[in-house]
Parts: sequence; C-alpha cells; structure tokens
Amino acid sequence: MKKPVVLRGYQFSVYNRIVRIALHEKGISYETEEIDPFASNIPADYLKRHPFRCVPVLSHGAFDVYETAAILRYIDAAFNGPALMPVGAKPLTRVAQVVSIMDSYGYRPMVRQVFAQRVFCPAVGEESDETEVAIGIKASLPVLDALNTLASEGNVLNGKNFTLADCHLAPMVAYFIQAPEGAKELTKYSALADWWARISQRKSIKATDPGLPPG
Ligand SMILES: N[C@@H](CCC(=O)N[C@@H](CS)C(=O)NCC(=O)O)C(=O)O
Repeated sequence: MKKPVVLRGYQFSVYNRIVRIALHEKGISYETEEIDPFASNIPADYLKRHPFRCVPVLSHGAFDVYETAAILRYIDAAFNGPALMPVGAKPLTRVAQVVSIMDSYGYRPMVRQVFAQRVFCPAVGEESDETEVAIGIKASLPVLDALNTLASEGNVLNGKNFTLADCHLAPMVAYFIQAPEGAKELTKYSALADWWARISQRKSIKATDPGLPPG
C-alpha cells in the first residue's frame, strides 16, 4: 500500500537529507520520488508543488509543503515521536537562529562552493574551480565561528537534546568536511567539532548518508 508521506527531492541535496534525518528521528516511514532540481526537464507536476524549482517537497496525503524549515516544523508537529523542538524561549530561539544562519550564510559557501567544487565535481568527472573553493572557505569561517559560539553556549548543538538545529546543520557540515580544507577548519572550532563527533554517530545521520555519485 502507498505510504501517506512522500518526500520529493534529490538524493545528493543537503536539504533533502535534512528532511530525511527528521523523518528518521520521528520514526516515520515514507516514499521518495527523485527530482533533480538542476535538470532542464523537471516534471510539470513537480513545479506545481514547488514554484521556485527547488527541492525538497514533502507531501502528506493531499498536503504539500516546500521550504525545508517549514517542512521540519510540520514533521515535528504533525507526527508522534520524540519532540525535535526544545522547550524554553532561549533554546527555541537558538534553533531558529541556527537554521537561518545556515540558509542565509552557510549553505552557499560550505556546500555549493567548498563541497561542490572540491568533492562533487571531481566525483562526476568535472574539474574543481579552485577560486570558488578558496572564496567558499573564507566565507565559511564566520559561519563556523558563529556556530561554535552557539554550540559553546549550550542551548542547542549540545549533543544531548537532538533538535531541528541538528537536523539542519549536520548534512552541511558532513559535506563541508569531505573537503580536506573544510575538515582542517572544523578542528579549529572545538565546541562545533565536539558536536559533530557526537552527532555523526547517530543512526539517523549514518542511515541518511547519500554517498557520492558513481564516477
Ligand atoms: N529555501 C529552500 C532551499 C532549497 C535548496 O536550495 N535546494 C537546492 C538543492 S540542495 C536546490 O533545489 N537547488 C536548485 C537550484 O538552485 O536551482 C529550502 O529551504 O528548501
């Protein structure tokens, strides 16, 4: 029988993985539909669900939602399972802050510049753009610094209470550190490095690792 939850997305997208981690943590089974947002022939029925041509979209019965932060809030609110939002004004606010930092300042340099150019391009037989990697590393440093400050404070990213901030950040850090330059930078931010050491051992993180495309 068809499952009521369908995740439409691209297997190598960090945003897709963020949603998969949340679904895994809540214990929700779901179906997937592969959509490559970079392809020229995105199906028309997908574009009706996502007018901005991005992935992912989560469908729960007839209810469609796009924008990953919103998808995660829906998953947490609509299903049973462990709560993924913390209690208290400060932790709640820090979750929103981490999500916004990654979307606004972290995703582009850490994923699209450092990971994509250093790791993904060579994996698919394309040449890396060294300038993009260098610009990406430089732009990632204030992001790592901000995250390290938040991890040190202890309201979120503390390795104890798993929240939507962990879901949102983990796939981006996982990609970033596949670049040797990224891995080296992470070691300089001890609270964040400690967070990653703990969080990377979780079942949901291991089970959702997309690997790399076959060359
Ligand atoms: N604001 C969107 C961003 C999602 C996003 O950027 N997805 C990437 C894949 S990781 C994408 O679809 N990119 C297509 C493009 O940039 O054309 C969200 O939160 O879901």
